[in-house]
Amino acid sequence: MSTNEKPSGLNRRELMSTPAKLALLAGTGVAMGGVGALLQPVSAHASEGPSLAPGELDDYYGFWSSGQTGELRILGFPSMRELMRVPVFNRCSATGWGLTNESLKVLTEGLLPETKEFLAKRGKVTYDNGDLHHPHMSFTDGTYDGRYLFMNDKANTRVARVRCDVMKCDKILEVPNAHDIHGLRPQKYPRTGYVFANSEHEAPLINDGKILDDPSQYVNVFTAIDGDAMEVAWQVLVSGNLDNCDADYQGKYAFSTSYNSEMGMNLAEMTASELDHVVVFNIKAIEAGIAAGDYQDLNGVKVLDGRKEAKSKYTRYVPIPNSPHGINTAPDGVHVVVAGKLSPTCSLIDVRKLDALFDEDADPRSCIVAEPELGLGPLHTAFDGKGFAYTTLFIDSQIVKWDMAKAARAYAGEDIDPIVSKVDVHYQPGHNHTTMGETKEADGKWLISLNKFSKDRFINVGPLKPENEQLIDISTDDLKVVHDGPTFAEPHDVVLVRRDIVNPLQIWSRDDPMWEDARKQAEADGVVLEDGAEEPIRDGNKVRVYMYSTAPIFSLEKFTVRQGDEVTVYVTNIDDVDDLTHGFTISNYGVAMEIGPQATASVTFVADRPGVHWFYCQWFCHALHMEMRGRMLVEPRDA
Ligand code: CUK
Ligand code: CUA
Repeated sequence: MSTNEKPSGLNRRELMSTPAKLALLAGTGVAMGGVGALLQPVSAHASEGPSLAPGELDDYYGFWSSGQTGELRILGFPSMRELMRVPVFNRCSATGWGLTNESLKVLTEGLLPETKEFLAKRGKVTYDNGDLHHPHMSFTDGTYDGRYLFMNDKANTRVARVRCDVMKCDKILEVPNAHDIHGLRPQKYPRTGYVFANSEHEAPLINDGKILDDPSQYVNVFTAIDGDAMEVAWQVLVSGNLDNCDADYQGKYAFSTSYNSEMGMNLAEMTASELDHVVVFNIKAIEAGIAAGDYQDLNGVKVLDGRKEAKSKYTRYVPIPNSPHGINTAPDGVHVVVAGKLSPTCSLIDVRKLDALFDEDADPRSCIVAEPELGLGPLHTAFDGKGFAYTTLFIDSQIVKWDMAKAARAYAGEDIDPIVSKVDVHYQPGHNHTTMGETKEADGKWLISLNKFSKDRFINVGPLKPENEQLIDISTDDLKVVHDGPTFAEPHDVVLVRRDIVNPLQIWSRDDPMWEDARKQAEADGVVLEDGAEEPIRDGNKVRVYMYSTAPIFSLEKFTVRQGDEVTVYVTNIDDVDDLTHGFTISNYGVAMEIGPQATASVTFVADRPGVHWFYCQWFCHALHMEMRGRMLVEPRDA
């Protein structure tokens, strides 16, 4: 989230009705730590950081988002060593993501027809950018199952899936009727199942350019995606915008925060109400509504009406102070923490009280069992599985550890303080996450705080600074920051998954569906991919070149095409040795791709530059790697 903009054109006094609003909206960047009396000494134990000796392995996989960089990152945790980058919505010079036919299929097949048309007019087949905020692993029975990671693209309204067996993206879906997918969480129980995705920005239902200033005609949608088929299962129309979401451990409800229940169109309007809301989605009622035909078809999607005024059996609106942001279900399976953002409070929902919300005259806040005041700018909450919650305080630049049971007792009237301790972070944290913390197997060992600002923390690299992600030992009450981890723009969220749950392959299986199209084309051409072909196969002005690679050679040392030919090169890496990746780059043709052991990759380009062009392996693979090269001759058209 960005809370660092100047509220231009606004009467500031209108915005200053609470201290939190004042601090948040008038903020000029970095609040220099908190001033609470409960501060723990910071960095006193920095030398006790989690050092792994060379060759030692981490206990957890960290799957990091990268915000506007558009990729997924894999870090070893707790060492926080970056292990891999998985291109998703972005382009990747190393692997050819966005250049190869295999990646272009993933990047284009899920786009809506009108998007394809829009892009084609700009000479493009897909978007070049993405804004990946929320990576989450698939669940079975309340814990991670190591099958998939799902993630959103806020910039271009997409949801992507990464296969955990090869750590490559295999599906990207553009969500119709939505405007900017932001909050995303998988169903936890009985399995994923659904992937729930929030549309962040409200828009006219029929968005054809005829409506601008009539907010009564603006709606927003909540989307359930079938995570196996990667298709939209259903959508629900809602009132207000949608920010973050989560699901319960019972398979009955999903819930989303809304910071703009006002349906405001500018900052003053969006922050006007002291109370916004959480929308509760009744999954069984929605499925029954679909079965009963209580929906409209909108761009091929079954859309139910769950707007506030409709008072449907599909949704309930729980009033929450003020512009709530993060929403996180606790590993106890019962509690859900909603962070107030502009309110210094978190609201604790008890999911056992949600059934009663759907009774006719229920008090919409009857599911709230605590509302502790924690500090300024609460954004996201993580859990240790021992009854404690850890909430980021953006404005205070702190993490606050608090006791959920004590908070409930205080709400019931007891004179008791739920806050256990606070620790300074550097600076202004957004998300935080604990090891296995969003599963029923939360283990309470480590917390990571994803801080939006790092100024003065590292040697200066110019006006653009890294983020700073801090590792905190939560095995004792005395929270200790033990490591600073700078990162490039801009991880929002992370999941920390026990190592035994994730079991990727060492080398590709030759049967992998990733190059299904290449396999079919080779069959049609009478070629076996692993054998390559000695001569290019010509089909009008389309030319297909098949080769294999085995260190340190390509099976073809040269091939000839004609200027203007549309050339497709298929390279199959027949090496079956761990870590023996080859590459294929053609100089001055803008062509490069990665070919992992036992993989096939292909790239298509128009050979419009005559002459000799060397192709070479760009992945250092052998003592004779530099010699792993060959020539493409492009004969001039008039020859
Ligand atoms: S949002 Cu970025 S700090 Cu997109 Cu999960 Cu809260
Ligand atoms: Cu193959 Cu370098």
